[in-house]
Amino acid sequence: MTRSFGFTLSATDGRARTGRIDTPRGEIRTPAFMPVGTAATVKAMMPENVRATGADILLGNTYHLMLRPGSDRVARLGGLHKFMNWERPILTDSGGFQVMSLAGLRKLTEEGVKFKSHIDGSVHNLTPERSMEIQAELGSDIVMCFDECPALPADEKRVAESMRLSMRWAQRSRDAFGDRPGHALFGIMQGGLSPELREESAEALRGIGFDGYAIGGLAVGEGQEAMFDVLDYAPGLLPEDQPRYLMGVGKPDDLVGGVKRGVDMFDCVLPSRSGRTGQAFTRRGVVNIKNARHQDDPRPLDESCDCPCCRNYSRAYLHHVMRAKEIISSMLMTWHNLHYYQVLMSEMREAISAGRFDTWEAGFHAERAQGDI
Ligand code: PRF
Ligand code: ZN
Repeated sequence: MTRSFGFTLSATDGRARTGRIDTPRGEIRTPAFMPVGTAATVKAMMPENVRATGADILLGNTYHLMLRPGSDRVARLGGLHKFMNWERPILTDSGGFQVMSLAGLRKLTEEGVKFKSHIDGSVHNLTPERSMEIQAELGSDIVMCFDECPALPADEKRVAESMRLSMRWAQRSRDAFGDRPGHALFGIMQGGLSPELREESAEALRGIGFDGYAIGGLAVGEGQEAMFDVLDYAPGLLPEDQPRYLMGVGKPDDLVGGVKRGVDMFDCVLPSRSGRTGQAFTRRGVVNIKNARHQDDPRPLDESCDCPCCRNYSRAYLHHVMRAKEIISSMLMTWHNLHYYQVLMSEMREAISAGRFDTWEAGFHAERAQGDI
């Protein structure tokens, strides 16, 4: 029998895992990196180009799409996949996190959050029930629970209260989501940097029961070391046989550290956003293409990269179009960065399958330590 949504592990190496998520819209190879397509586009990229980098799934945002163009409109136009011309899986974030970081005036209650749009100042309400409704209208394949994520540092009492609110919202999200074959609902663990609160959150989520589990509340100002301290135990609090998703992470070395500790999915604006500002990720670390040292350099960004940017354009050209703010600079830099991220994930999947993740990781760090050519 082919299950409409299911997770299959094919190999583990230490705590690192590789496998696949099957959905009616196609397979997601894990560990997976999801490019961010906030406003129904991965900025500067055509969907077929995003696919060509190796992406199996995109992330979309409830918050942005509810404000513009409106989820009811997207639904009338046939759903988000059709609207944006991406027929593969889409995961949507639930909105709470974006309200807290982007909206104007906001009011948080047991019921949900009332906020002012950052676009036109209009007033809106988001609740677990409304978030489930919007994500259903969008036609999202993987729906995220509505949660609240406190910025760190925050005192333990505030983090505890927020986590317990998120767990009550997780139950309301589960109830409102109902039974939608072929669509998955993921719970989101909170609890800041406290092992006790993380354990309490994981227990609450496992009790409710989800199709996958996210680790939220990290990469919010605590630093990599503190994040890795949490990741040393948090994935182990979640069911072994379901996908684990670390939200909003991260830099290449964050992804490697996350995979090593048992994370299966990631999303981050970093490769696309920093591409548009001139930062390229390469095997040898970060290159700022706006730097004057590139202006006469005929070599590609990364000699070992086979993306269209590196195959066809010099550092000198990229430097020029970036300085001149030409649109192609965003296109080429984003393509390279997303390609780099997908190659990284693919190498990790292969290393785990072959049982040589530690060796691969040592090589990853050694190459970066050499610095840019
Ligand atoms: N919750 C939700 N989305 C998120 C986060 C979270 O905690 C984070 C934290 N890094 C990023 N995106 N719903
Ligand atoms: Zn490249």
